[in-house]
Formats: sequence, structure tokens, C-alpha cells
Amino acid sequence: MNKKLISITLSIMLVSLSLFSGCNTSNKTTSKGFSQEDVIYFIMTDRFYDGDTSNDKNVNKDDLKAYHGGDLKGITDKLDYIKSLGATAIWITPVAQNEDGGYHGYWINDFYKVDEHLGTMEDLKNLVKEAHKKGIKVMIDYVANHTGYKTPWLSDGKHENWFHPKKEITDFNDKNELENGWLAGLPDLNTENPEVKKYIIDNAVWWIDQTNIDGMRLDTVRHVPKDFWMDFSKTIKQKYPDFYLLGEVWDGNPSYLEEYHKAGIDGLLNYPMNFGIKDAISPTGSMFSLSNAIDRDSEFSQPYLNGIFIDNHDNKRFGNDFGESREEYLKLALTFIMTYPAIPVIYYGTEIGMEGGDDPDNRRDMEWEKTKDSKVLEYYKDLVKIRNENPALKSKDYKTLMCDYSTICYLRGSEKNRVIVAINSGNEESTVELKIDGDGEKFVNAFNKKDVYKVENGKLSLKVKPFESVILIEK
Ligand SMILES: [Ca+2]
Ligand SMILES: [Ca+2]
Repeated sequence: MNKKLISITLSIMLVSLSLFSGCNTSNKTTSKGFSQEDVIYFIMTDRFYDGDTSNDKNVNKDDLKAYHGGDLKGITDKLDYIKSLGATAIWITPVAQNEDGGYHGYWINDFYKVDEHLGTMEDLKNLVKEAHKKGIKVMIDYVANHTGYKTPWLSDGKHENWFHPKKEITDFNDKNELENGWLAGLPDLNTENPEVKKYIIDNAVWWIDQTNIDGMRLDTVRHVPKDFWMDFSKTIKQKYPDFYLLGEVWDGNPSYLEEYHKAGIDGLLNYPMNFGIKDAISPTGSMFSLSNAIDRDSEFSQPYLNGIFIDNHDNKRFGNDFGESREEYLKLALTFIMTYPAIPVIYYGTEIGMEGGDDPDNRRDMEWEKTKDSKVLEYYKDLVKIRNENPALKSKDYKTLMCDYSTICYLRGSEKNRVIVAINSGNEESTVELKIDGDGEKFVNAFNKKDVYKVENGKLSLKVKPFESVILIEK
């Protein structure tokens, strides 16, 4: 073979190699759906990071109800930070064009346009592309229940019968009012009208087609009939079988939430568990509230696909009223959601212990300074590392070992890959004796590797200090 031929052959090989690796990269970016191995980081885009000041219209950072300048480009800029939190996915607040003042995204007046304050369709596509390169999936928040207050559809004469008659919801237990009333006075879409139903479903599919997103968080699910969600999820899944739908049904009854899972929504934001956590991990709480919520998780057919969370944009930051001990309780609650078989959803800023009361105080700007020296963040990252190093914590196996007023202990995984988690939210040391199969097996404290425990005759004794979480790994 002469030199020229060798060089041509080499070039062909290099081209095919790069084509091949190009294919590989694009394969990697294809979503394989969601499971309890995922961690979702939830971002209110306007409040996260301003990556493009050219779209800063009507910004007033002194007003929590005004635009603050955060945008899609800003999220793209911060993907490495998001990745460092162990997040495998982000959920961002709605991206469609809102009427004036809709910094949060829930007042849509153009379903087919990216909101000008957040950036452009190109910015959104780029965010998805860059996130996928880093192994992070992207979910957008989607609103099918209502439009913004001042939608042109109310008066343009072309959308008759697109809305339910104007009526406030006064009784949230009345299904008719719940589904047809105007939530917070927002024009309520009449999804029983086939034209409206088709418009919304076509629009949802269009966003997926355009952007290559991996999932949607569905807003105000219980305010829209289940028949609609059946058609909505069926149509999306026909085209995108691995697409993940995470529904918001703000209710404490798992069986009620399960009805929406049966309507085709993969996972629900687990409000019943959220209430259990908040009622347990607090200065006046009882851990039995949490163990009851865990028992009731069996009312879900797929509890692992639910989002498990401690706070969000509609509720106070976790422990906001707890005073000085706030961060101690926060760490306990984070331990629980990062070690329970479901998908942890971390609200931006919770990982650094941001404070905030009711809406809009819980929507303050991300405090980037704090990411440099936050003790909560240090602890959260330890949790991520422990979760990533121990497959038991990403399994579906779960068993409560004991629970009393202040302490809960549970077992994750099986056989030689077992993990014990103990959480004491009381102000006194707790001594527990756990039933663990075996004799002579050793468990090491993940936070302090010198601390070793031994199973003796099917029992393991453990002391848990006040406000302490212990994670024991079988060695
Ligand atoms: Ca901006
Ligand atoms: Ca409705």
C-alpha cells in the first residue's frame, strides 16, 4: 500500500469513526424514560440566573411579583452546577408566552411561542441539546386548564364555547366546580369541546416535536377531567413511548392521585407524602405521620414514578417557621427524600437552605453566593454521593424497620447490598434495636467510616443522636 492510499484509508476510517461516535452521542441523548434512579431539579426560570440581559423587559428585582431577568440561557450557563447536584433531569416553569406580569409562566396568552422574557425557541432547543450532552433530561411545565386573565380568545369572536362559564371555585370538594370553575379567576378552558381538546393536545405534541424534551410536569391536573388526560397521554405516548408525565394533583389522598395515574399520567407529585414529611420532621411533629404516609404509598400502583418533594413554588420553603433549628430539620428531610424509592424533586435553592414564606416569598432569586460555603449544600452533596455509590438506594426495595414518636429506621436493597437509614427528628438521643437478617455482617456509617456496626443473631443496635440521620452501608 502506498503512502497516499494509507492516508486515504486512514481518512475514511477517521470519518467513519467520527460518524459512529456522532451516532453514539445522539443515541445517548435519547431519553430512556424516568425511574426511581432519577433526581429532578425544579427551576423557576425567571428567578434562577440571568444569562441574557437583552431580554430583560420590565425587570424589577425589588418586586417579587415582577420579572427578575432569569432566562433559558441562564439555565444553560448553569448546567454544570445542576449536574453537580446529582440531578438527572430539570423541570422548568412554563415556557409559553404569557400576558404581562406572568413571570412564573402560568398565564399563557400564546401557546405557540416562547415567552420573550425567557428567550427564544432557539434558546430552548439549545438548552435541551446542552442538557442532553451532560446526561440531564429536560421537562417543561405544561398548563392545559386555563389561559391568562386577558387572553384575546375571550373577545375575538373566534373562540366561542372555548371556555366554561365564568364562575369562581368555592367548594373544592365539588368535582363539577373543581373542573369547570375559574381557578383564581383564570379563564377555564372547556376541554370537553373537541376543538379545544385537539388544540391543547396538538400543542403539547408540537412542543415535544420542536424541542426534543423528555417529559412534562402537568399543572392543575385535577381541574381538568380525567377523560382529557387519557387522550392527552395516549396521543403523546403513541408518538413518544418513553415520554414522562408528572402530574400535580394537590390532594392528600393517594387513592385519589392513583386515579390520575390510571388516566395515563406516569407519576404524581406525591402531596400525601409531602404532608407526611412536613407533619413528621418538625419541632411539634410525630414520625408516625411519615410512617403512615409510607404505608399508604401502597395505594399507588407505581409509587416509584412519583415525585417526592419537601417544598415548591406554591408552598413555604421547608422549615421556614422553625427558627434556629431550620437547617437541622431541612437536612433530615433531604435525607428522607434522597433515600426513599421515588424520584426526589429538589426545588432550586433548597439545596443551599434558602428561606422563604408563602408565594411569592418562596420565589426569591437563587442565592448564588451561598453555593460557595453552604453547610446544607455540603450535606446534600454527601447524600448525592452516597445515593450514587449504593445501588440499594436506587432500587425499589423498601422496608420500615421501626418507628416511634421521634425516630424512623428503614432498610433499602436486599441480600449483600443492604442500606439502613435512621432519622431522629427529636431532641433526645434514640436507642434502637433493629431486626436485620444475618449474624456477623458489618454495616459502616456512610458519614463516618470508622463507625462500624455488627449484626448479632439477627439484631443490630444503634444510637441516633438528636437531629441526626445515620446511613449504614453493608460491607
Ligand atoms: Ca434575561
Ligand atoms: Ca378546568
